[in-house]
Amino acid sequence: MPQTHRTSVCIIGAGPAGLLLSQLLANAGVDSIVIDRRDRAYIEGRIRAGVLEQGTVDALTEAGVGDRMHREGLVHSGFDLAFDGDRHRIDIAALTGKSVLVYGQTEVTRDLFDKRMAEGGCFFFNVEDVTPGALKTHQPTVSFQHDGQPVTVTCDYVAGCDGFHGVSRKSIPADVLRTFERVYPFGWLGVLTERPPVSDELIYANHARGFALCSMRSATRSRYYLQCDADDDPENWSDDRFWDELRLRIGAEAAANLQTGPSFEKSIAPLRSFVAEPMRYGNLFLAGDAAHIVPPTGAKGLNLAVADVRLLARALAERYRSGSTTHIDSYSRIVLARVWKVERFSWQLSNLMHQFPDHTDFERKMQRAEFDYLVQSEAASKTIAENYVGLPLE
Ligand code: RFL
Ligand code: PHB
Repeated sequence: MPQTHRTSVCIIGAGPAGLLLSQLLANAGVDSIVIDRRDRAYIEGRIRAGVLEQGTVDALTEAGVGDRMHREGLVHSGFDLAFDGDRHRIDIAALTGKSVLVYGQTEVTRDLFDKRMAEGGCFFFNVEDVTPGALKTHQPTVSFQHDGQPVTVTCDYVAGCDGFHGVSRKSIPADVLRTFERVYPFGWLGVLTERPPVSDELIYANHARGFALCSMRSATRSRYYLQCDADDDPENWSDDRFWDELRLRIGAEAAANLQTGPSFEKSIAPLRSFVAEPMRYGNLFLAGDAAHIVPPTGAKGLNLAVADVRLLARALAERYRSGSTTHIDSYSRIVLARVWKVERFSWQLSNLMHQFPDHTDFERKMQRAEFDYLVQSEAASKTIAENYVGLPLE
């Protein structure tokens, strides 16, 4: 006999989307069970996002997990775009009145886990063979193996927060689901190093040898990325080769400030734009990377996941408070309208900042003209700034 559990919302995936959803639901008095195929240490160790929009900071603060973030996060009021060594600062504070916060996804995840655990949140880790079922009924189920035993959770709603490779999206029938995808012909090779960053702000650089990004996690820890072949191997990149290449791409002035050290977490991420529609099927709701992927150039993936979850938590809380399904029924439509705008921004910034193998000299001239226009036009810079700090939720 399978072990059975009953809850209001079964959340598949304990990444930032699933964890925040369970916290927001708990704050609204709605119970949930969260399951993940990995364990807490593995999830917390994944080095990913670093830049939080104002709306994300607000959501984490309202959820009650903002204390350490406000103490340790670095407020950034601008960033640089560089083209063959020429730099242009996008002054996001002056252009939008807002700022972003540099605070790693590892830390966001840790803060969320700490609070959920302290409040006795219900988790199953290291689960296998996760199978959502009866999604079109009022009593959907999620079945899985845990410690070699079959477990079934029955619930009112299933939240698919299980990332791009999860099972939730795949449980929507093919004749219902539409997907839209662009795979970019390159990847990002990322490293961390225990050295102060090149500059107080991020630098996104387009160079004839390829894109480079100077980012950070703290005043003493830097994060760097280089555009590389999608099928390249991090083993091909000694630290010396990485630093030499970075120096060439970021221009002489930034290179003069580069402090290099032993690297860790050297890995290659593919770049993809992807959207699945709709984000609801019966009583299954998708949120975060389970429904959409953006290339990391705009620093949007985690922020999009948080925006989805804010709207989903509001919709579910409303349903339990008043019985109204108004926001549940509009969830997919409202979220997707914003998702596509963020996809557009991430795609456009990626097109501007990378070297594409099929580009001719004409496209290269177009990129340079766009950069020169940005330098001269406050309106063009403002367009970038308002997208970077985050579009309104609705
Ligand atoms: P996650 O974080 O992938 O979590 C999904 C969870 O689901 C679990 N899972 C399953 N559990 C049960 N059953 C299954 N069958 C399951 N399949 C999967 C997984 O173990 C995992 O724990 O998705 P979520 O929560 O939607 O969060 C999305 C973000 O992680 C992602 O969008 C960002 O990391 C993207 N991203 C960035 N986003 C930003 O907002 N700002 C940035 O600066 C930024 N930089 C980045 C990034 C992503 C990167 N990589 C590596 C893709 C930089 C990089 C290099
Ligand atoms: C990061 O610090 O990991 C980072 C920052 C900005 C991006 C992408 C990644 O656009």
